[in-house]
Amino acid sequence: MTATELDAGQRMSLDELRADQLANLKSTVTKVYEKVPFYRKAFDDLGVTPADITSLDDIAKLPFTNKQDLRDNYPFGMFAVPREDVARIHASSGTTGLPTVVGYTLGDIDKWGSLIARSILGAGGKRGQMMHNAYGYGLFTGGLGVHGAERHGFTVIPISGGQTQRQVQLIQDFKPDIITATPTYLLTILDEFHKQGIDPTTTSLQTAICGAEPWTDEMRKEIEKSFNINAVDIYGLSEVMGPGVACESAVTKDGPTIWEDHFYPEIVDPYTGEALPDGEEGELVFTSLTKEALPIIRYRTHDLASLLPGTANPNFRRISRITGRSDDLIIIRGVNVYPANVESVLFEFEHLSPHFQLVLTRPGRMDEVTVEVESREGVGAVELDGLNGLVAARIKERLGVSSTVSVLQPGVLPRSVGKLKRIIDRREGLR
Ligand code: DLL
Repeated sequence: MTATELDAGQRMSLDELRADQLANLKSTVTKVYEKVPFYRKAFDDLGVTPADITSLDDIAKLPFTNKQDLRDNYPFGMFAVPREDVARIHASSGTTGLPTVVGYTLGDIDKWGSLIARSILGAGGKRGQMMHNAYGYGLFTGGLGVHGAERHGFTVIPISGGQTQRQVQLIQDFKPDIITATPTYLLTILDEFHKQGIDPTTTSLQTAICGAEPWTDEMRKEIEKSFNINAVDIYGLSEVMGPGVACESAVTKDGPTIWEDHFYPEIVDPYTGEALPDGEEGELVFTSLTKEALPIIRYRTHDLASLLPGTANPNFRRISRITGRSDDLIIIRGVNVYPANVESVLFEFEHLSPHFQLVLTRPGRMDEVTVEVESREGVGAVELDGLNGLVAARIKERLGVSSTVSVLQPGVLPRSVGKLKRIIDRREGLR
């Protein structure tokens, strides 16, 4: 990326950035204290007022916000502007309970589009290019969020997720430069290329911008090699904005850069809520600095990562790759395991595909985990002989957990059209 492509926010010096963050933090805090009864009460309960925020470190005095707080104020109780000023609503589907509702003013949508453009440019995209957007459209923030690129010189194809045969056809016919999709859905599209007998390395695609679910560097390499493209990691969450809270640079590929001029990050101990220093792993927490409709204070993401120093954008810190969500953690006889840890081990076996799921059962008193993984296309019985045991032994060696491994034929596991569910919980009474 050339220097001329950096926007005003990216060109600030570190001193300017810190001053800008503090000014925006103060105005955000004042706004929520005045406009959002939930925050007024939460601040009062802690005995803190907006006047107590005189430095960025004072953020630690502020209350946290949890998903449950949004649910308790369902649907619009967290909005800081009159309902008529809200131009768009999104919501998380929420597997249990009420969905989490978020809202945007036109100004918010505008800023969101700018951050998507900043993300795409950093990811190696260029204005004028065509983007095949396979994130789901609808209440999910992925599709319509990334769509904001259309106002910044990109041609957006709003294909959404699903209809995978058509995805392949349109990639062939329209010849887009960029594809945006969850990494697991991109693998589903990859399968479809093979099914149709088309070599995926021959497409017009140059850049994949993947996120919305955890994925590993091994998965990145698989995607890059299979399509002969660059793949970068985009991070975001609805409560804080949606896609584009952070995005990786194609030059450094070393974890998503947080757009710190809009979102102030912290890492806290997931159990005590104590702030942790940069570099230590814990739970990511974000405070929005410029949101109008739904400003959010110290939102507990449940995403586990660490904050790293800036590289491609020296003043903005990066997130290490997200190892998992605290609620995706499975504990097998006291050992903590995330699906991404298993993914890394499976990639060590050339005959195994990236398609896997973890099935939890409780046959007696103890939880057991079965790793169901598909072999790659064209792998024969000879290569598969004894593989179950070998993989289980490697998982035990690397992760310290005993598992049953079941290597399956290609194509039998469910495929993703968006975020893939990696953990299938069949424990009686615990579902
Ligand atoms: O998934 C927003 C998004 C859409 C991000 C498209 C990137 C691309 P939610 O549905 O609210 O929003 O889910 C947010 O998804 O807390 C993480 O657990 C997970 N997540 C998002 N991006 C990444 C990523 C969108 N790059 C939740 N790596 C977050 C790992 C991610 N997990």
